[in-house]
Amino acid sequence: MRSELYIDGTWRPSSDGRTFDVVNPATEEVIHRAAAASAEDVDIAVKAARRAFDKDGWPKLAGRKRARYLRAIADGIRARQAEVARLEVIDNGKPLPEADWDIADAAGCFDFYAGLAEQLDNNPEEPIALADARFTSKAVKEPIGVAGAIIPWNYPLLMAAWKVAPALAAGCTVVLKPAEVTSLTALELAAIADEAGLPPGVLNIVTGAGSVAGQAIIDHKGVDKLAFTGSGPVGAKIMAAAARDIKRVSLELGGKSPFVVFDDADIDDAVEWIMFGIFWNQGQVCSATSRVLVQEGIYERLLARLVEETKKIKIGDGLQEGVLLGPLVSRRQYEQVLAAIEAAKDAGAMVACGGKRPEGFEKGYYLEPTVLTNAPLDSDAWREEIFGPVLCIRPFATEEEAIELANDSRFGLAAAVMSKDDLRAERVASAFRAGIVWINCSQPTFTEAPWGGYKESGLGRELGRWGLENYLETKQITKYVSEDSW
Ligand code: TXE
Repeated sequence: MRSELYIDGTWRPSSDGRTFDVVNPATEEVIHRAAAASAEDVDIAVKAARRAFDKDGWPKLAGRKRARYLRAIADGIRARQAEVARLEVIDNGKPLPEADWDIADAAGCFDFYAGLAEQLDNNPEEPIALADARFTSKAVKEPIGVAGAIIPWNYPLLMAAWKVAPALAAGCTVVLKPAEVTSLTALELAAIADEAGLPPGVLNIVTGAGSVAGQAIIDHKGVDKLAFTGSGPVGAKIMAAAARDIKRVSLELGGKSPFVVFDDADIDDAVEWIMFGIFWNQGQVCSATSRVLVQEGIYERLLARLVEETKKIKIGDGLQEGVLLGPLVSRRQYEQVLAAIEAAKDAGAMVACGGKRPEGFEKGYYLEPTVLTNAPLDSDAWREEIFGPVLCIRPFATEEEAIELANDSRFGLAAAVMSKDDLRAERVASAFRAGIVWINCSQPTFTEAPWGGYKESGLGRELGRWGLENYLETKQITKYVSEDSW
């Protein structure tokens, strides 16, 4: 396990020698100590990234050459997949098969953006047809500069990949800060990039507190672009910091995503997708479909099946075979989710199953998967992100009512609909005010497709070609070619 900061191609302790504890959420044991970067460390990292961008030529390198580094990083991740997945489990708590999936996805993300980096060579400029024949014009894409990336703890390596891969593909250099509760795999990424021969300064990884290292990144004048995934309040701070220097900014924030199930849907299929939509990763998923709306004709039957299946979920240490639900990531998150369940009950919601610590667990931030009914429409349980294995379910009568309830939220990250009537499903999909819409499923995520939210769920899109655009500027070059007809 790495414990130092990775800055300018070297490993170093923090300038003031501070460290912080890395805790395994399944056992509550301190398993490691990582360096807590100071503002001074961030300054050194940003200066290294600036030099790599301004002087050392990373942005000028042909896309196909940058692609070689990205593919080498992808190969490096795959070569150490089992080890990195295990680190993710002891740091984050998720079940090993989920971690394995994430690590493979992270490698795939580097491969995908390697392909887009190569395409930048083939299509570097776009001619523009001007009405005035005395001029010719073209648009070219250029990297923005130094990207400051701040990521959360729910998909530690994958979130790093979603930011680092497109940034490097575009020709940006990066200073990345992982969440303080999950630093381990980001440091492995640094080691893998180092082994891949990535030039010094192109990728810098600083671990530490949001209020210190994170704040230093967003305030730094040498950073041109901020890319953030995390909570709404911190997202607002980041946007405000970006506004001061007109930094480019992309934000992926929370959600309270609806899942609408019509009464022609197969109940068993619906139950499976509902559970996948909220219990995967202990519900710590920004796009989790945590508000389930079921048409009244099948509501009671579906609820009974959902409760029956939810009670069967095997809870335990993510390293144990067959475990489907691990501990929440931290004591703080565990306490917040328990408090949200208590507040829901106080507001009138009923616990159909779960709602408490499972029996027989003395240590670890474990919580039973929870189904809440009767959450009032104006309660926090229905309206605010809980970010745990907790779903609210309620019946609806008509399509219009379902759409209105689904869209009645300040968030707009994702939404799902299930119906055998294709036309109806398409109609509802188009009525949802959300950036990601699933029909007859919930949560499948593809590196090729745009990811991001409407309303307070964020700004900009990650993944696919949209993810690359996040790190590119557009330059107009216009040439005066003739004095005719002045
Ligand atoms: O997030 P924070 P937290 C939501 C979810 C969760 C809640 C709180 O509802 O319960 O947020 O989680 C860094 N300047 N999501 O407190 O604080 C921080 O170090 C710069 C949804 O863990 O937003 C970490 O790296 N950076 C989300 C990152 O921001 C700062 C995933 C996210 O932490 C900073 C996670 C500052 N002043 C939580 N303060 C999603 N959209 O998937 C903190 N950070």
